[in-house]
Amino acid sequence: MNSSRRGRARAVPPCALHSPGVCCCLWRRSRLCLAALLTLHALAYSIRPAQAAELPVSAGKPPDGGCTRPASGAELSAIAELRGGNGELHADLTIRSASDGQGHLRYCYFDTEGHQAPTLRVRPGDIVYLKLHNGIPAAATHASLLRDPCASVGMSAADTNLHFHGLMLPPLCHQDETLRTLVHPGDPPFEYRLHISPDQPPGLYWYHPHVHGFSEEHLLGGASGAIVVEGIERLVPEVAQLPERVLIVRDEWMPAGSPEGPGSPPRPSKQLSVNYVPVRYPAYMPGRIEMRRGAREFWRVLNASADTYLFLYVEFAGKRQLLGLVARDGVPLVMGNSPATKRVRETTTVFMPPGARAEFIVTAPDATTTGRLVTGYVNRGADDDSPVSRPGAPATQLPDRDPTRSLVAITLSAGAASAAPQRVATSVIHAPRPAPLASPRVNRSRALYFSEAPAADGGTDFFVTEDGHAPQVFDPNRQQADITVRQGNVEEWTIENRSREVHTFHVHQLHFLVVARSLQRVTEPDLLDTVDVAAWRGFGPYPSMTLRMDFRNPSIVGTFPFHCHIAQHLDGGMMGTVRVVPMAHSQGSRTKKPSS
Ligand SMILES: [Cu+2]
Repeated sequence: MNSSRRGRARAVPPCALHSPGVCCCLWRRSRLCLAALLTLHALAYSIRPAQAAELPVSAGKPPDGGCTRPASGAELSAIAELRGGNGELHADLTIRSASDGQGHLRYCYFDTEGHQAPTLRVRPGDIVYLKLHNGIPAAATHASLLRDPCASVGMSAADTNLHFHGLMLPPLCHQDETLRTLVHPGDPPFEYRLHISPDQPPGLYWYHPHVHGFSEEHLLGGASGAIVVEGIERLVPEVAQLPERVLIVRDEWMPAGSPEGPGSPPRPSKQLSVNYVPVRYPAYMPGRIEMRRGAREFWRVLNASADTYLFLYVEFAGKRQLLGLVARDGVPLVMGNSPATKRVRETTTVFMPPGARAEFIVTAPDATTTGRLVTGYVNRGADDDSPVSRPGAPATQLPDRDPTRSLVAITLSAGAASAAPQRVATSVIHAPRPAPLASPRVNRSRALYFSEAPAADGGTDFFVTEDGHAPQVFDPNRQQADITVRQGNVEEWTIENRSREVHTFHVHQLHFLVVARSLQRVTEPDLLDTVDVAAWRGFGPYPSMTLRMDFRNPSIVGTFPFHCHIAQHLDGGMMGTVRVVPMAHSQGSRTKKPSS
């Protein structure tokens, strides 16, 4: 879909913001306005010791008071890490914003030592005490808005909160509640207290703000970081002694005035960066890493993009390599539901919608050569490759496009990377076993659909609707939940796409199992928290994904959102809420009572 037809966040109070230019863009979704803004970048990357010093672990960079980020072509440096001890992790994060000098804002998390977007490393069973301070400048009038951070209405780009994407946390304030929790600029530090479930699958998760109407702005500004739940080597011994890299792919605004000229590669709708090292159009100069010849490494990749799909592969000497896929969306494959599941699945490509994670083993050849991590072209639907993308087309009319780009250049050496620290299994971690979803009793089936419609202001309204109800853009002030579910149940939701571009279904608090694609039953063992729903072609049946949704975890009681994880669409209204009521208090499918 053309980026000029962006959705509206109608329920968000217009322009009570710290940045009128940004407010204009967010409120009207005007590409002309958006084109007046811009982007930038920062640091990080990791080959890390599995047994590093206790809290906090520094990456060795001096504190930096600003949101400075590395240059194109830079070597990916280590992401700072925060790890606890004795079952606790204490962390302090401050989010700040800063202009990149070209009209866009960066949003940057800092720990107490000034490192940006540190990785939180936790163990199943840990308690995390995370203090979040909002250091974003605000307009003077903003400070007088509601002060209860657990019961906020009216959101702005200067507000913040945190979503812990993929973790099995209750949807409660001070935990993983995102519908009412807001930390305003200048508020006292807001404390999150997270009990990492003993049954949390060990793998890669992430944190990011979830302020409705401003998700895209915040994510494109770089507000995201990784969470690693330790212990994957207990389930996948193949990775136990491998050097590990955490790679975070983010996207950014395209700069104004970068037209697609003759001979230029296809212009993407967003720039990408890896650990904040930018890969800028049109040169696409990638960041750099070094591997030891013949080495095997464990790569943990997060697609923290607002809007960009990834289709990853690794090449050496121009040839795609076999990757050993170990986990998706934080869940090791071995914890899936098929008896045929292997610990490691060989593949040459990894498809990742926004919000997805993939963890895989990369093997470097013995010969002297070079390699690269690439994201290949992704077809996003009918408007992809629209005629308006022809050379010379104004930047205001560019379609959503994810063309092929190198992300990281890999240099092989005889010895440099051989000093990389090795992973060591952590003996105190038990191996969690989630309740299997392959053959439980299904209590209820529902049909939902993604759709779009022209908005009165010339933008686009985005909807996700339970079949039989009228499409409505998400209203953050509405109290009534869209769907009510009883805790203890397993449901199957068929998510249909009635629009001509892709959407990415994501639900908070739980993982799901894909049981049918376009109503054809499939056996797919992977537990996911984000999944792509293909674009409708304009004729024939609507594509769909049928997902087995597990509401059996007692800590899931409460109200939480499901939405498209393409942040443009989320901000434009493509979100709904599900209320999970305790087993003894079921209200039926659509409650009339206010949600909590
Ligand atoms: Cu979408």
